[in-house]
Amino acid sequence: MLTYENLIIEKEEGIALMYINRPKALNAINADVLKEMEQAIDALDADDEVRVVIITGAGEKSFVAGADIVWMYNMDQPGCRKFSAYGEYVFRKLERMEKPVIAAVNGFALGGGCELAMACDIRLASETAVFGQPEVGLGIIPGFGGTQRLPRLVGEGRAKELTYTANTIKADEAYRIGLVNHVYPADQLMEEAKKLAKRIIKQAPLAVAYAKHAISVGMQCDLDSAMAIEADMFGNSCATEDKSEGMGAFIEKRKPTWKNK
Ligand code: DAK
Repeated sequence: MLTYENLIIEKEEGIALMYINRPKALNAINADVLKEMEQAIDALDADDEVRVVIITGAGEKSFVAGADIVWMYNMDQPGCRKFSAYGEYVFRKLERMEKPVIAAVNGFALGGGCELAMACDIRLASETAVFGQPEVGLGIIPGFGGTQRLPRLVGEGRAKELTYTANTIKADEAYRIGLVNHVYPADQLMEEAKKLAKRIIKQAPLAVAYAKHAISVGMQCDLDSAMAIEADMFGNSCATEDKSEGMGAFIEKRKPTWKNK
């Protein structure tokens, strides 16, 4: 079992909860956090007990308040380049996990925090959540995929307005523009995230993984290539024992028991 200084990992009933845990710095991300996230992503993806991952921030106030400004302040150009590339790599690894990842955004999701949430499959927010890409106010630009994922999620015009102005938006506005799927009172956020995870866990695991691949990879392609990916993933799902189990259970009017094969 790996131990972490900047993360808390808890597991319950097929769900892994990953808390980014630097509450004194509002969970700001530095190289140590990224390194531990990389290790945790590998460990959780390889862990057969885990079906869905939920990422949230430790403490009451913040999901992740961005990349660590104090740490970035002393970084030279090659260091910034390396940090950005490493962050992009870790967030991409997160995005490519076979298992679905839910961001439970419990407060500030600024800069790298908003980028972390966007690298997850589904975003849920508490009513207290605040989103934004305030980097241009610090003399930099988003460096963990924000310039690419934000326009894909909310459209180019909205992404440019948010990024150029460094404005922050509250949860209701994030919901209105499609940045988050649902907003809940703060004390219900984790329960709702777990409910969503449990609903996913009831489905055939490989089918969920193939659907994730088809959507995530297909979104990066032209429609014809994306349709070909869907056909491949559909074919893969039809080669599983769970396809016989799922359809057999329907015909026999019983609940399926998934084999994950
Ligand atoms: N980094 C480091 N420390 C942070 C921090 C951050 N991003 N955000 C907050 N903190 C620390 C504060 O310094 C303070 O520490 P102490 O003074 O107590 O030691 C503590 O957390 C509590 O914060 P506040 O006292 O400021 O709390 P408030 O409630 O008054 O304000 C706030 C909360 C979130 C509005 C405020 O803290 C704030 O504006 N924080 C900065 C938010 C921000 O600008 N985030 C974007 C960071 S830039 C790249 C790679 C990555 C990125 C860009 C480029 N490359 C290498 C190219 C990504 C960049 C970013 O994410």
